[in-house]
Amino acid sequence: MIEKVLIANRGEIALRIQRACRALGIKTVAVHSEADNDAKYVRLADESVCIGPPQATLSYLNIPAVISAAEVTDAVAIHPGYGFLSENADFAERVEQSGFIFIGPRPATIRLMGDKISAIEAMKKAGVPTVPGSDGPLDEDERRTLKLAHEIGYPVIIKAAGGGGGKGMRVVHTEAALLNAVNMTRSEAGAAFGNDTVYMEKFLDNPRHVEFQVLADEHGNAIHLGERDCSLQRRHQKVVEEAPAPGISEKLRTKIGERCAEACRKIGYRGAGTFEFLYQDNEFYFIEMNTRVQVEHPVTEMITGVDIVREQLLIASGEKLSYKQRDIEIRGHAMECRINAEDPEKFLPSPGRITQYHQPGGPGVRVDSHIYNNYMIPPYYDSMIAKLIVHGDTREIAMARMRIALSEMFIDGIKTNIPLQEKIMADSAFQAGGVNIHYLEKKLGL
Ligand code: MV4
Repeated sequence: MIEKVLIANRGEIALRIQRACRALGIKTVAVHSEADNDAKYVRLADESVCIGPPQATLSYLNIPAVISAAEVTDAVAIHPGYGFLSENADFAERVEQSGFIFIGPRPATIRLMGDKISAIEAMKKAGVPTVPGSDGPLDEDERRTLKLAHEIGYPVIIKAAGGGGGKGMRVVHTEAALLNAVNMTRSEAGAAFGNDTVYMEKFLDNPRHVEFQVLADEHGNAIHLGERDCSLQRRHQKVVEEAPAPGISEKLRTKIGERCAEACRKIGYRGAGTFEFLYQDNEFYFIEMNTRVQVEHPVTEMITGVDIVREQLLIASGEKLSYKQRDIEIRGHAMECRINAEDPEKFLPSPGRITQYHQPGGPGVRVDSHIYNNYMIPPYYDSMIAKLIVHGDTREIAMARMRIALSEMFIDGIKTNIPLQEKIMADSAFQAGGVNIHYLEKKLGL
């Protein structure tokens, strides 16, 4: 077993990883910026190293600083969490070249999934259903591009191979608009990602965002933990996630989940991963794969009982998965509300001091957060300060628990999106289940 892990992240996920390490008897090293000197997870870690000034580019994204911290503390492995360096293949490679274990997939796998075209190609080849599209990059041949769009049928979407998560995309409704849209997306992608490769897909107009969680070890074992519905989002930021996805049959879950697990075996995937799908008219269409632990992993933990971060640590230690597919049972329903330090109407970040905090509790309630009374939220990072997660035997029970938990959760001194989350929980279409990716923005009148 790995003896000491350096946690290359901050906030709630740094604390979450630290807890998983502690449960396995693994020592922890926290790295932090000058803005996070007083952070709870820094105080609780066995050791801590300040790696730079507040700006993330100078600290949490500073690869030599992170690796040096691992060297001076004799850490064995590095857990990147989510965001920051978590899906940076060059970082993973340098971690391994420096003699440390990267807690995640092989660098080549991260690189493969980072290029959306190669990710789709690999998954299609491995039997995962994909969106009808160009099956590769668009070339300079304009007649070919026009023909392709005609065959796929309008509307189509042009996406950047180096994009993902909503950056570098353009929807095209008519042939007249196509070539200009391709050129615009190409030049924006070149400037933003240093890669002007673009591809084309059929545009799905009212899909849901449903993703499958997988775990794979280095011994050829891979399982899926079912799916999450993350359709409630605003400007590509998820707001509420739940598991299982409303209305997905056991049969369809098993079919798609097995395809994902089999794809992991075929490509030699290692660690935790997420297959992102668009789901429309009872069909799943793969769009991207995430090679990190995700913010919303707790809803899957709540319905399966599997500790995903613990499994990441065991896999990185070279152990076999603790579960076979037949051990995985979906029990009840879980929901997560992301609690952000932001104005609930204008969505502007609201950093500052938390003068009073009351944490909700009760049966089936989990709070993943690093905040405490008198905690100063720094202005330099993401505004998410807590995740409120509930579980119940049914979706209705989980939602009722969420409403009560939100009413108990009291954070003073800053603005939060708790009022927005209360509005969502009171919404009848949300209560019915299965709203699509456009629902929240429409409801908010955006
Ligand atoms: C799409 C799509 C419709 N059709 N692809 C946005 C984020 C990136 N991961 C992929 N995205 C989309 N790809 C096809 N072929 C609609 C979106 C999309 C979206 C997807 C998931 C969650 C929220 C979204 C919001 C707007 C658009």
